Amino acid sequence: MNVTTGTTTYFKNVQAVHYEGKDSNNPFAFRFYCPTQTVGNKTMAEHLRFAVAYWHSFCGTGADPFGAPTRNLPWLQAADPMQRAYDKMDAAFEFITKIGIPFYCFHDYDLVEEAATLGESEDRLRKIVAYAQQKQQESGVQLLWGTANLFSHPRYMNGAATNSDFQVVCHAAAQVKNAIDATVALGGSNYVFWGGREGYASLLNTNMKREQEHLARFLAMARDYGRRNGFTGTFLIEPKPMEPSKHQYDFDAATVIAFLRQHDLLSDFKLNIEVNHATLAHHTFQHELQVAADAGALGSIDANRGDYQNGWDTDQFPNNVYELTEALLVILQAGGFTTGGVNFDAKVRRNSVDPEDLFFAHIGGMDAFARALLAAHAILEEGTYTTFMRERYESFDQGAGRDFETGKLSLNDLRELAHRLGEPVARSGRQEWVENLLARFV
Ligand code: XLS
Ligand code: NI
Ligand code: NI
Repeated sequence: MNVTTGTTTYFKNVQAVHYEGKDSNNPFAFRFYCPTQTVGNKTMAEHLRFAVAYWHSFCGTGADPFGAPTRNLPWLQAADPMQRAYDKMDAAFEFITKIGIPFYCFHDYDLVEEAATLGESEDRLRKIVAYAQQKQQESGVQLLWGTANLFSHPRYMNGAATNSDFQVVCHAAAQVKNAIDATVALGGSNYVFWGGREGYASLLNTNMKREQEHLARFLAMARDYGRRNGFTGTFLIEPKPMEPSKHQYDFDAATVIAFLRQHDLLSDFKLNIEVNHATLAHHTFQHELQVAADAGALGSIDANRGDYQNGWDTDQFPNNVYELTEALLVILQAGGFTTGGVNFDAKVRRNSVDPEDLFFAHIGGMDAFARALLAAHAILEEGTYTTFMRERYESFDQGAGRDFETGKLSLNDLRELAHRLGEPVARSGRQEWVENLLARFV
């Protein structure tokens, strides 16, 4: 089958997107995101390391459980699946280059559709990865992370690495091996595991302990394979409490960190924290980031937002600068990203059917992050906030408080101090004051 590549322009009405400053009314310009602007010791581009998600932006058709596709994607029209994959990649790199995002992320079968046999799927993957190598080289766009889709195919209905059938586990392993190979070939900085079907619906048919041990074994095998075959980046686990499984094993950051620690995987694995997954777990995004950061395991983020009324993963583009500022405060204080970045795991709404809508969505998200970065950096520079935080805990900085922290006191010593010092004076937590302080910078 002959294929043609690089001949079609898919986003004809949009040229390269540039920074024009906050007074610009050009909807195809950045008003805050200026990639070369220095914020502290890094440029905005280096701080944020934006990535486009292949699945939402180039595979998502707008189909939902109640209706047919609404986005009529011109790159998915060819009859031959390989031709469709090449067209999709041309469209992806045209978009990524025009918007000026430095990274992208994919699942194996986002790049090319899965074939009827594993052998044929591997053959398709090899071809499209070779083309991706060429496109990356021409454009300078890099791979933030690769992953394997272990949730869409019906064989994974009972899980992938945690399936009750060993044959399915083998199939999942084949996919992960191939996806790690692709990630290495494309110089990916991270490799992600999101356990969409790694969980269960009923305990009546589930041996949870055995399934979780299988997951740990599987992750260790993937780690060993990757390390032996040239993967020097970070392995990431992306927590999510539910959807599609009723109970997902990677419920939230604390659960995943305990699991990694129990199975001695914390030195190779970090976390990829997604905003809408945090809120599904009844946490804030900031909370999940802080839990990961405190364990030295903050790797990367999937940027999006949920809906305040709907209780599912709506994956909308981020736009709340105040909330993002709180998140950036955690990220900056943790030292920022190293191999990770900000992946827009977000989709345009079902009725956003024009090619331009993809630009508006990403421009809005990038500008929101840029504003939050500027605000968070300014707050930390100005110093009132950090002084406030330090003073709140200053009773532990010397004397008996210090002795308590360093393990020099017993429970009885504390009782004696309680007698000697008397009733403590109430000290305000100053939440509203500190919220107002933040608002000054947003
Ligand atoms: C789904 C997840 C998924 C991962 C990659 O909710 O966010 O998109 O990021 O498998
Ligand atoms: Ni995600
Ligand atoms: Ni998600």
